[in-house]
Order: sequence, then structure tokens, then C-alpha cells
Amino acid sequence: MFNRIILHVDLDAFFAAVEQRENPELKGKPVIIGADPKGGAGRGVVSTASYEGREFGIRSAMPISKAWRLCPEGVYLRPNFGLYEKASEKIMAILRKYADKFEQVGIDEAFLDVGSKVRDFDEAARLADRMKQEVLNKEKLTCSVGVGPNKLIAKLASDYRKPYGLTIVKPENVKNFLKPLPVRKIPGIGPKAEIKLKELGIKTIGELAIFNKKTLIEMFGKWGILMHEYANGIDNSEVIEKYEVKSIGREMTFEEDVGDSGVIFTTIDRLVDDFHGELTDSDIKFKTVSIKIRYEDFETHTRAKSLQFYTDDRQKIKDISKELILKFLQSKKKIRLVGVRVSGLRFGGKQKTLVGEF
Ligand code: TTP
Ligand code: MG
Repeated sequence: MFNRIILHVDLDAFFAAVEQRENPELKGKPVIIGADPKGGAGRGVVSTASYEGREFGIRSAMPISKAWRLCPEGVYLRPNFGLYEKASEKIMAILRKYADKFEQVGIDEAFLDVGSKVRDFDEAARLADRMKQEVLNKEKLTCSVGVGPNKLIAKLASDYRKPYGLTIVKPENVKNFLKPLPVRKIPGIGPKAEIKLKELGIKTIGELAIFNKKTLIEMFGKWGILMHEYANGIDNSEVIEKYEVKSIGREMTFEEDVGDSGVIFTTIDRLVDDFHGELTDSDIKFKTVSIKIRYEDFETHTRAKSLQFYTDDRQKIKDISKELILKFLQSKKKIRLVGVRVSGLRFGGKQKTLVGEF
């Protein structure tokens, strides 16, 4: 836990910046992404605004009708999530290379543990600078980076100077960095906690840091302890690699190469029975089934079939797999391996993503 060096990266005005990149005419203009303003009568909220739009006072989550009043001359666009996701994927792939451990948070944020890549904070600053430049050169988007001894400080630091900022907070400067910041900057302190703290006479993180812990616990329970630790710059949480499940399946290498189609078919049934529970347990549906087959001479083939609809039907996976594999069973060669996989996944009603630790 000692001497960690953590980076936090956050893209600047992300949705709006991507739109400005795609359409250079929008550069330098107030671009507001969100609900349809309908000439000021629109319902719904602002997702984000370009920095030009922010000069009019427009902020994320503000009613779109209010944004319209503040800046009727702005360019109002509905979000194009597919476009932002594509940009995000490419940027994350760039950032990942700079880290020992990488944790994406949301669409435009990531934590990087760079402990073994650099020896000290000065080297970390240079690495962060190179990284920012690579994102700008390759993806034509700017990000802000914070460097600190833990995730909390790195996150607050990336937010400190924006856009295209780089803020380094060395361990010896943590206290002074935090001191003047409003308590609302601490992740988890929302408007309600802010009011409660204000009643105690606490407005800044510095005031919270020296406040009586017992009173905080009485008021907030366990969260009071954590809040006090945060205010003192303590955060031992680690950067956790997460991966998104893109497909689910199984494959099997036979002890002895197989020539009998019947054995292949029962193996397919077994493989499907083996992983099908993962789909139902996690409320996952699929659209595509693919098979893999490897002959005794290691020649390998895959084939896939996509359905018109999402399903989690077990029998369907079995039927399609057998249909796909059939033509490979006509060969005289014996089979060394078979595999079945489903992809094109849709996660439950709530669109949750499956994450796991490496
Ligand atoms: P943020 O990183 O919070 O905001 P931002 O990237 O637009 O601006 P900043 O320069 O301050 O980082 O969020 C990333 C994207 O998430 C943002 O571009 C749009 C979306 N978003 C919403 O849709 N609604 C919201 O309330 C917020 C905060 C963000
Ligand atoms: Mg951002």
C-alpha cells in the first residue's frame, strides 16, 4: 500500500467534444447534448455542454428548458451513444498501455496504477503528459489527468484543472491540496450530506478533516468514519482490473481424437448444459451462436449463426451448434477439439455489465 502512484483520467466535456470532433463546424460553439429543447418547452435534462456552453452557466443534469433560456443560440443535439462508446473504447485502449493495473469507470474515466512504470511523481507527470498527447494526436480529444498517492486524490486532482489539465499532488502536499476544497468534492457527499455538515459548521474538506470523528459517526454511521478518512486524504482502495464479458462458452479437447459424430453431438450437449446456467443466473440473452472445431492435424475452423432476436434458449444453442458443425463432420479427419460459444449478449432488463476481478 506504500508509495503508490495513481493516475485518474477524465475526458473533457466528453459527449460534446466528440460531436465537435465529428463536425468541425461545431468547434468554438456552445454545444449542448441532451433532451430536445423544443424551443424552450422541452422536458428532460442536459447530458453535458461544451466549455463554450458552460460559459452561459449550462451544466449537466440541468433541465433542458433552463439551458435554452440561458443560451437559445446554442447547438442542441440528442446524444449519439454509439458514437461516444466507440470513441471511449479507442481511448481506453490507449490509456491501458500506460498502466500496470487499469480500471475504467464509466464512459470517460479511468484509474491507472503506474507503480512499476515510473520511479517517482516527476516521472509520473511526464508519463501523464505523453499519455494526454497520444490521446489528442490519435483521437483528437482532450482529457484531464490527476496524479496522486491514491484513487481519491488522483480523482480530485483530475477535476482540479480542466480542460486539458494535469495536476500532480505529491504525498507531502495532500493535506494542503484538500484543505480549501468544498466537502461536496468528496465522492459520496451529496447535497443532503452537505447540508448536514454545514449545520455542524463544516464547509471545507480541511474543516472536516479535523472535526470530531465521534460526532460524524453519530450522524452518518460507518460513512462518517470513511468520510473522515477521505478528508484526511486516506483511501486504500486498489485499482481493480475489470473486464466486460463479451461472450460465454466452453470448449473441450478430447483425450483421444474422435471420429464418431454421435460423440461430438453429446459433447456439444454437455458443453451447452455446462455454461447455460451462467446465462440464466445473470439474466443474459444472446443473439449469436458459434462453434469451433479442431482436427487432429490442428486445422481449426469456426462458424457462427446470428438470430433475428435475443434468446436464452438452451435447446436453440444445441440445435444451431449441431447444424453449424455438421459440414465439418464429413471430413475423414478425426476431431481433436470442439467448442460452443454465444455472443451478441444483452444483459438483463437493467443493462448491467458483468464485471469480475482478474
Ligand atoms: P463527466 O466526465 O462528468 O462530464 P464531461 O466529460 O462532459 O465534462 P468534464 O470536462 O467536466 O469532465 O461525464 C462524462 C459524460 O457523461 C458527459 O460528457 C455526458 C455524460 N453525463 C450525462 O449524460 N449526465 C450527467 O449528469 C453527467 C454528469 C454526465
Ligand atoms: Mg469528463
